[in-house]
Amino acid sequence: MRIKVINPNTTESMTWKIGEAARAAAAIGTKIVACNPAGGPVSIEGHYDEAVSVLGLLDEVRKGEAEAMDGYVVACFGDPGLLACREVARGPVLGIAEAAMHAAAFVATGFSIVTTLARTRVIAAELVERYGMTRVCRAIRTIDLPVLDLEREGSEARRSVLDECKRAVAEDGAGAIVLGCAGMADLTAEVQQAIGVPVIDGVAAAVKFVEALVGMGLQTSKVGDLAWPLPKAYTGALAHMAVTNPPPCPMPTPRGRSTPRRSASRSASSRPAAG
Ligand code: 2AL
Repeated sequence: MRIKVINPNTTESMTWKIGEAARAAAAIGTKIVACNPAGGPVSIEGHYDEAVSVLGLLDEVRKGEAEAMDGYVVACFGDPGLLACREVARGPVLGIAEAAMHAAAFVATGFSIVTTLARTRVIAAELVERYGMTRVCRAIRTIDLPVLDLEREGSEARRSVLDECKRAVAEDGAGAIVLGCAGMADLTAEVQQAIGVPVIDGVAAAVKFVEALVGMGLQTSKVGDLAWPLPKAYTGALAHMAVTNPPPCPMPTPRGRSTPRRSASRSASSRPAAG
């Protein structure tokens, strides 16, 4: 199985870190291809950054389709352009916020999110609502430091993440922590060890969920709003974004759900007694 993990910002040290976290989570036999767009914001810290990053992100998904990728991870906590990515992909596309919140809800009745700048709080809050997590999300906490501060070894940002996670457990009654930035992926084990509750990095969670979905023979529905974009002209500098030749997309046979096979002994014992 090949999963393309796309960091929608253009900071290569972060892409490398995300790739390492994805590989550490992946099963033997899963190949992780980590990448970032050639152009766009170096970090994503607001609505404008998100909107601009989505063009490069979509390019990477469309290249991935030409490379027959089995699935995708959008490795930014705002899950930018997630539904648009699904429109241009056959396989599953998971965002790290969506994956992390679902994983957290599986292992705790309440979680807190610890993210970066305070101005990104509203983005996380909207995602909590969109994913139906309002009852489970206890709080959204911020370290109020820029994303790229996480890239510096020994930075205040890295210490602040740990401190904020400790406060979340003590003050919010959170049974789990969702790390609210892909740049925090390498802190997961250390923070979990220090605070003694499950700490969820969305990159790892999304990789495992994509593996599970592909393993079940599931792909993105091509009926309704996630069908291929309608063929039409795009003009000017964005002419290349037009989707002119949507490929046919037959549903695969669900793995493990083909005609049930019965062993001879089971079918004999379950057969009603004669007479
Ligand atoms: C992010 C993220 O995960 N990557 C990025 O550039 N910005 N999100 C965040 N809230 O800090």
